[in-house]
Amino acid sequence: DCVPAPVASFEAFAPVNIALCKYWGKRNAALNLPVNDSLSVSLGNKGSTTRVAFLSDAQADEVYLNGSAVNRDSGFYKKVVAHIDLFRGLVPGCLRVDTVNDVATGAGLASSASGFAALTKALSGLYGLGLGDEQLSVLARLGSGSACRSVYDGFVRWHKGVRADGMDSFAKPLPESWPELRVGVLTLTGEEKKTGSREGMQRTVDSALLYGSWPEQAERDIARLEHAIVQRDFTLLGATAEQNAMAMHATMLASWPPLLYWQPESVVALQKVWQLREEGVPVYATMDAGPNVKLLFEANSTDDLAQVFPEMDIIVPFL
Ligand code: 2P0
Repeated sequence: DCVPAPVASFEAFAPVNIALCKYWGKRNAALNLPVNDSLSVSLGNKGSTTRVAFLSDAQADEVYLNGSAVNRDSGFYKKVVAHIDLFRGLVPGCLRVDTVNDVATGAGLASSASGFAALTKALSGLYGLGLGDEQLSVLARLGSGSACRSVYDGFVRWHKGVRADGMDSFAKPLPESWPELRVGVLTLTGEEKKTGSREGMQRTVDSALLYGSWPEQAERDIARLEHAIVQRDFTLLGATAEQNAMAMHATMLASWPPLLYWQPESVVALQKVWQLREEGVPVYATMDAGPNVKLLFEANSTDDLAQVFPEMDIIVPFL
């Protein structure tokens, strides 16, 4: 009599997030438990919308991405099915999963974070679980670490936790908002990366002596970011985020074999950012496990930046 009453289908949305203090390195790979806390901002209405529905008479789950069926041999399909399996014991049977990402694939914004957060919310709804945000965040984390932050809007901190079972490793939202904050996405190359972030962070942990300094860097930067957010200090926010990203990439470069996600176009963009700062434009850069550069600025710098980066996609995190 404790079996929840399932509904026929359920749809949920979750935003993409961009880390201002990065998640890089795991203490437990199977459970996606991180070495360090991270802090992100969710990107408003940019993200994933996922609908899940029970299938009758099906032998396998059906997964659709942006309207196209996903191949059952693909890693993506297997990760989605493994995530459904976390819930399936409640009500046996196969599902159809439809995900639509409204961020262009290859834009350098991780769709796995919004995708697994939206899938987790949708599954909780489908199985009638009514899970709280922290439980949703734990479950989303099992799909992809950074997905635990995409459960929320706004500024979000993922607390690494200390428990071996990971039940205290989840994200919580910060109460502050920042309506003037903007994220500019520079899509420099749509090239498929050779090393995924899962493999890349493992290589860094296993081989980079420099990684030894990373937990301390992250701890310092999170404290600075939280202070910057409370004080609305954009210079401190931007400078901390940029230095954190550069430090993360330094640990990658210190790995063996070396790991460099940057392309020549990335360096050109970073140098333009540094030149603009010298000219007095308050703009900072961050980069993730790919070649694209994301800019952090405030609304009143939009015109200056649009002149230098006409191809920039401007995102408003706080709608
Ligand atoms: C981040 N990244 O904090 C960092 C910065 C990439 C660079 O979170 O293995 O796809 O699924 O836990 O979450 C990308 O890592 O890795 C990521 P898994 P995930 O945004």
